[in-house]
Amino acid sequence: MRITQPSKSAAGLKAVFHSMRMALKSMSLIKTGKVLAPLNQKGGTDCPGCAWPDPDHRSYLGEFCENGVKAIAEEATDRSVDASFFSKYSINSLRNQSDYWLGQQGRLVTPMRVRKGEKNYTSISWDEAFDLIASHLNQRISPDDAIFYTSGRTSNEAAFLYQLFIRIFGTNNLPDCSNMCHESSGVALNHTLGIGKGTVKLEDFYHAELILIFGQNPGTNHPRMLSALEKAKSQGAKVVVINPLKEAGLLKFNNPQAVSGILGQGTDLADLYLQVKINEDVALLKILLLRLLEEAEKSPEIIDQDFIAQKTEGFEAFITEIKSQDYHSLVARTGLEVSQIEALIDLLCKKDKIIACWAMGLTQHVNAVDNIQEIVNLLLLKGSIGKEGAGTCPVRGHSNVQGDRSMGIWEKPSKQFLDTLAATFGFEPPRKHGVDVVQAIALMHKEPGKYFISLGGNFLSAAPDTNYTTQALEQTQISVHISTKLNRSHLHHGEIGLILPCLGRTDTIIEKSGPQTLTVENSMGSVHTTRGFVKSHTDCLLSEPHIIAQIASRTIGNDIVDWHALIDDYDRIRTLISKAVVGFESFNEKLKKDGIFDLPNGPRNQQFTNDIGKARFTVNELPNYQIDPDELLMMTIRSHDQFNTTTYGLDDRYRGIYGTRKIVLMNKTDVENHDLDIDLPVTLYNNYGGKKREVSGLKIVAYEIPKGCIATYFPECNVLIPLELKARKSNTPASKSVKVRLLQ
Ligand SMILES: Nc1nc2c(c(=O)[nH]1)N[C@H]1C(S)=C(S)[C@@H](COP(=O)(O)OP(=O)(O)OC[C@H]3O[C@@H](n4cnc5c(=O)[nH]c(N)nc54)[C@H](O)[C@@H]3O)O[C@H]1N2
Ligand SMILES: Nc1nc2c(c(=O)[nH]1)N[C@H]1C(S)=C(S)[C@@H](COP(=O)(O)OP(=O)(O)OC[C@H]3O[C@@H](n4cnc5c(=O)[nH]c(N)nc54)[C@H](O)[C@@H]3O)O[C@H]1N2
Ligand SMILES: [Mo]
Repeated sequence: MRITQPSKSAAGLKAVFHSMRMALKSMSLIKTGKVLAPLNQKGGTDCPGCAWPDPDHRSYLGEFCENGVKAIAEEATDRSVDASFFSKYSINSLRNQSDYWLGQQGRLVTPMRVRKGEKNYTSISWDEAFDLIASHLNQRISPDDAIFYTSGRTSNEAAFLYQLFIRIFGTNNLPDCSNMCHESSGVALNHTLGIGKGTVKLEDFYHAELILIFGQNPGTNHPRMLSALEKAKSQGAKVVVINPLKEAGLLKFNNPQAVSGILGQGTDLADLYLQVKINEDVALLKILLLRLLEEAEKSPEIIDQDFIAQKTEGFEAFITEIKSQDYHSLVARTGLEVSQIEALIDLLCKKDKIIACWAMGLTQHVNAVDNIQEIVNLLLLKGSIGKEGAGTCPVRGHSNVQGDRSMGIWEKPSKQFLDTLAATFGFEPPRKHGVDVVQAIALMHKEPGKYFISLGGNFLSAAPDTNYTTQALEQTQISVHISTKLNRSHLHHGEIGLILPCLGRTDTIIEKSGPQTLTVENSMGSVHTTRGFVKSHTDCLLSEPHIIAQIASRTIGNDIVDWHALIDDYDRIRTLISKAVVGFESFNEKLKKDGIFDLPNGPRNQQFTNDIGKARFTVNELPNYQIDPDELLMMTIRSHDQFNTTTYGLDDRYRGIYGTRKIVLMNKTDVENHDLDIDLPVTLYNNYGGKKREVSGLKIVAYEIPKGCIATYFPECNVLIPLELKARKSNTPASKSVKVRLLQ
């Protein structure tokens, strides 16, 4: 374990070195070349790392980042976990291993089954596995007894087949990782603008005058965004960051593809860095809105009066509420200096083309929907939406999480989506809303004997309240995981547990008609192809669409859909999608022509597609929670060496943390005020709902973070997040504002 000073810049040659070292630890040199050459290239493999879009002109040096290489190495590793591995290690012994160790063992290569009482997983044939699932699903009393989770790496084709099967089966129980991620963005944006997605395109960054980045760490989680920010700055944009932590990637970018970047000169990114206290973004936004309204009284052109009059509703109620706020008490809440805030107001007054970006720092709070609605208020006031260089930019996580929603992976499908499905396939889909992630956990906990199927992901480690969620999963009748890698969810199974190993992004898929292509949608609503170029570990692995089609045909039969014909040729799946999903008309033809196309997005052209047909100003409450003097507010975040619940390594290079994940970042004054010895481990605990939750053995790291705030890593500290702590309206676990106390 080693703690050093945090970095003041990101990427550069060091990143190239680290990524290649990771790749070569997992794969041969030849395979490394084979998987990296087509990565993010036209007609190539879409990086499974994040959903950031590809530029029109791809770099010939490689259109990928350090963490993309790590994601690829994790998937395309030469190592494999076969039946002999499972006979060597009992489930109990695997539970004692770290997530890092589990991931390092390699790719899953054969279907495995375990029954309650057995100590080890043993192999099972595909046929037996499919029949077992079908017979269990058909035993259910109601279709709502089954729960079908999806993680956002799944392709459009797999997602479409999956939801179609599930709706013919008869339920909308389709929780997905989005419920824990950008659900709050979807709720806020649908309500205010009419589409749950962002409005900006990559090109808008190059026309923007001001880019606001709230609660996001792109240096680690969306590294290719730094190139877009660098280009935006070269065109004159100002960048303002609102984040409790000084993230290296937002300070300075050493572009590894430019001479200046390699020499370490780099580009300074943030012009202003506001280290707001955790969950005081609404307070900060209210100050900005209040001051803009004041300034507009003197100089009306500061706000876009025409846009407000013609395109919006709710302005009067909005002004009344904002004007009732007290400037000084709002400033005190944020923990920021007046001069910093006024510097941002000055920029907001002078600039009209504004992009607001955000990620998990805004979406994972009790008042997350309010955070985003308040950002929309700011953009509306400035008329900064639906025009070049301006708009909303929720930066998505998983590489196809947005596409999965477009395909109907949603527990609350719209009436229009279900009507079209009904008309296309001639069946009556269930209309009652299904359960989201939090509701699914509560349901499995309350009513033992549910049927849990997971298309990718690591439900247990991603979810809050780890111990409670473990009990919920262990009470199921059957738990099925369609996965590429071993993870903790596999180790807490129901009466029967199944692991179904599948092909990943980098693998070639061969069906009857030959090699197959899949599609994904990026964070900015463009749909494009992806295909793998390496031969899989064994011939035994099946693609996700293939596995779904097999389960579907054996569970509900082939009367409504001929599942086998569909998987012979995936163009046929896309033909169905083109009939059933608005925006995907002539799907195959569009792909064959350009390989990429944009989905409809009304607000991008100032066509607001919500219930009132106008952009909506909203009135949002200030967060109202009590933090006792001995309590701290905890955010759970990602290190530089992880992808969600997958740990690539034990370092967090930019934050100066090496060799451990059991840390707590804390302000020096808090360390002193709580009388803590920095050399001794500390325990974090809390008492939500009268139940004690705790994590011990954490190393204190004195860090530049606002007083009263601490940061720990996800998933290690998910134990501390009670299931009931979730965002109003979106039900997203509030994993960035958890109250804790310290014990040493
Ligand atoms: N390499 C890599 N890439 C990834 C992922 C990964 O794990 N690894 N995950 C993918 C996924 S699914 C997602 S959703 C994204 C996640 O991408 P991010 O949202 O960047 O991920 P987090 O680590 O959760 O970081 C949240 C940021 O919000 C800040 N923050 C926390 N609380 C607050 C607050 O109250 N207010 C403000 N203003 N800021 C706050 C934190 O300091 C941190 O910088 O990345 C995607 N890409
Ligand atoms: N405390 C806290 N909790 C959080 C968050 C947080 O910031 N703090 N973030 C939340 C967010 S934003 C998200 S998106 C969720 C993530 O939740 P998930 O999406 O459920 O989790 P992942 O870690 O991305 O899933 C990793 C697993 O996916 C499987 N996998 C990988 N690739 C493939 C593939 O191509 N096909 C299939 N079938 N399986 C594959 C592997 O088996 C791997 O073990 O976690 C959430 N949980
Ligand atoms: Mo996410």
